[in-house]
Amino acid sequence: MANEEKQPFTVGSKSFTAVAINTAAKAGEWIKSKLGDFSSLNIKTSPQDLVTEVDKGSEQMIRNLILTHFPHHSFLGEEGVEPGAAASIQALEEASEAEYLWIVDPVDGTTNFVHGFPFFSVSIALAYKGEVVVGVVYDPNRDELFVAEKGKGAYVHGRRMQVDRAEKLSDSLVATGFPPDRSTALRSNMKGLEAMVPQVRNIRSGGSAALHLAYVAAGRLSGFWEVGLNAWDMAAGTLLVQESGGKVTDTQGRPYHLGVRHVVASNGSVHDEMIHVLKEAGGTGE
Ligand code: 2AM
Ligand code: CA
Repeated sequence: MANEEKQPFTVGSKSFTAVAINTAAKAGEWIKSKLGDFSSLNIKTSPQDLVTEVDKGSEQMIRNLILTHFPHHSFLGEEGVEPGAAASIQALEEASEAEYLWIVDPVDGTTNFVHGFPFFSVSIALAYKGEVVVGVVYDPNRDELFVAEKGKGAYVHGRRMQVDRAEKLSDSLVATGFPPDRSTALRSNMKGLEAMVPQVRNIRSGGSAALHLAYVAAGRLSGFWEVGLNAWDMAAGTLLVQESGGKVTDTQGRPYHLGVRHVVASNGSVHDEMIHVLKEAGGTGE
């Protein structure tokens, strides 16, 4: 009995995935309700690197909900980490000891949110011993919830997702992004962009890495690459892509892991071509 009393209260019979879905949906609806209605806009590392009280409030809400269900789990969220690559890498290293680690981006696409451009998402992943086992990305603007469980497939609107069938880059719509690191990532992205544009059907840059990955999973894009991302931008989306039959590596073609910052995700068929173009152009970020 004495032992039992020491156990913290946990809510029973809720699966990890159900908690991730409910939490992402709740946070997403709240974020949407705040569109055009936030008061404090702060600049992080540069005028391109933004945070609002909505990012912070969303993360607080997500953290509280997850830790109510799983108080012994660890939590890595964007807003709990100092800005900049070095702090992100260190935070991930510290957190990687955890058996169960929730990796959360409370608003992926903050710049879009600030400008009222309706392309942002909530990204929630659960890693077990360093491997992502649950990934949920929620787009509150279109009410689309993308969900994947390791080994069980990926779904949107309850339908199984499948990557698209493009065999060649010339038949592919691909996406990229421009993180605010203007010194290294931007140079590399510009080289990659210049080389990629003539090779593909067209390029999009929506401003939410998590949603771009979800779109690769859903077959709406054949590929996505970006240099200079953090673990929370990608963790959930990478499982969506893998469980939809696609491929995720770093820009050199090495397998994805939580520490990857320069990513290529694709339907698999155009993967090598994308990496080849980036390598030839010096656009891998390395
Ligand atoms: P965010 O909106 O959560 O910050 C756009 O190119 C992508 O880059 C978005 O997913 C965006 O996520 C991410 N991003 C923005 N600032 C970043 C930073 N300082 N470091 C890494 N990624 C960042
Ligand atoms: Ca964010």
